[in-house]
Amino acid sequence: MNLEDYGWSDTFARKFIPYAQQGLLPARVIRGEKNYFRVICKEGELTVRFAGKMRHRAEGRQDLPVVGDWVAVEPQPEQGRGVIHAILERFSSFARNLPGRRKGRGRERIEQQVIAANVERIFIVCGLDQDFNLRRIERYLTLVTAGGAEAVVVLNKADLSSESDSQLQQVIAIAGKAPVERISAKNRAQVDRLRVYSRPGETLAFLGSSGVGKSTIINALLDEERQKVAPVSTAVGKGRHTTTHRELFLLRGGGVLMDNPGMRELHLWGEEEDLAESFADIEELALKCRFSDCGHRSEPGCAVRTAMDSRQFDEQRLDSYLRLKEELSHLQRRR
Ligand SMILES: Nc1nc2c(ncn2[C@@H]2O[C@H](COP(=O)(O)OP(=O)(O)OP(=O)(O)O)[C@@H](O)[C@H]2O)c(=O)[nH]1
Ligand SMILES: [Mg+2]
Ligand SMILES: [Zn+2]
Repeated sequence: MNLEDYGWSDTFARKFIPYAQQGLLPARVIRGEKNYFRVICKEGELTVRFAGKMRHRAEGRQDLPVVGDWVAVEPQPEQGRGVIHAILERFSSFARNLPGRRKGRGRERIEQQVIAANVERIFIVCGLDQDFNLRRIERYLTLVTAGGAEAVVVLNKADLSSESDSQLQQVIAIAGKAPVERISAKNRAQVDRLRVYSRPGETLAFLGSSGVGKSTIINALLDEERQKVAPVSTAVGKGRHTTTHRELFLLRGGGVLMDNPGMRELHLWGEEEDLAESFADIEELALKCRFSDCGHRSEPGCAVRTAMDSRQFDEQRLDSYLRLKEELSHLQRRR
C-alpha cells in the first residue's frame, strides 16, 4: 500500500515523528461508520475505534477523527483492527455549525461539525433541476473557502434543463474565483472534463444536496458502479439520501475522491472575514461607502447600494450577503 497515493506528504511525515517514536502507524480514515472507522495504512485496511482518552481530551467534536483525517494508529493486524490515538493537524476541512442539537432545556448549543478533512478541492454539486439555488451555492462557497479548500461549482443534470445557459451565467456571476462546470453525469465526455481537478495525491470531495448526482459522477469517474445511486422522488424533486457514509476512493490515474451523503442544513461556521472571498465583489465596494460601518441598507453614500441600483448585482445577492454576515456575527457572539 502506497500512502502517497492517499495524500501522505513530507509535511504529515514531519508531524508524525513523535507518534512514530511511540510505535504508532500513520493511517488515513477512508470510511466512517457509526461506531468505527476504516483506515488505510501500510498494513492495508483496518477497522479502528478511537482511544477513550481522545474523547476525554476532546474539547468538541472537531477534535475527533473524520473521514480524510491522517491519524496515529496502534495496529492489531492479526484481527484486522486497531486503535486511533491521535489526529494530525488538518491542512483544510469543511465544517458547518450544528446548532441547538442538545435535547431538553438550556442554552442553545453551538458546535462545529467537521465533515471532511484534508481535501485540496471541493466540488459543490448542484442540480440544474428543482435543486438549482444561487443562495445555497453562495453558502457553500463561503464554507468551502473558510475551510481552506478550493471550490469548484459543478452544475449537473444539464440534460434536464432548458435554461442551462442562463443558469450557468447566473452562477458564474456569483462564483468569484471558483470555476464553474456544467455537465450531465450521463454524458461520459462531459464527466471526463472534471478530471482536470483531480491530481495524484490530492483529495477531491463531493458535496451537495441529496439526489444531485454526486455518486453518479463518482461512479463515472471510477468507471465502475461503486456507489449506489437512486432516483429522486418525482413528487417533491428531492433526493432519498442514498449515500449514507463518507468514503474515499482511489482514482486509477491518481487522486482521491470523497463521496458524501447529501446535506440538508448548511449553517455557517466561521467568521465574518470568511465572506471576503465568496463576496469579494460586495466587500470591495463596501470599502467605498461613506461610513466605515455602513450597513448597506439605507445609509447615505452607500457604494454597495449605488452599484446594485446600476445592476452590478441584484438585490437577492445583497440580501444573501447581509444575512450570512449576520449569521456569522451571531455565531461569533455566541462563541
Ligand atoms: N437526467 C440526469 N439524471 C442524473 C444525472 N446525474 C444523476 N442523475 C440521477 O439522479 C439520481 C440521483 O443520483 P445520485 O448519484 O444517487 O445522487 P447523490 O447526489 O449521490 O444523492 P445522495 O447519495 O442521496 O446524496 C439518480 O437517479 C441518477 O441516475 C444527470 O446528469 N442527468
Ligand atoms: Mg450519493
Ligand atoms: Zn454601504
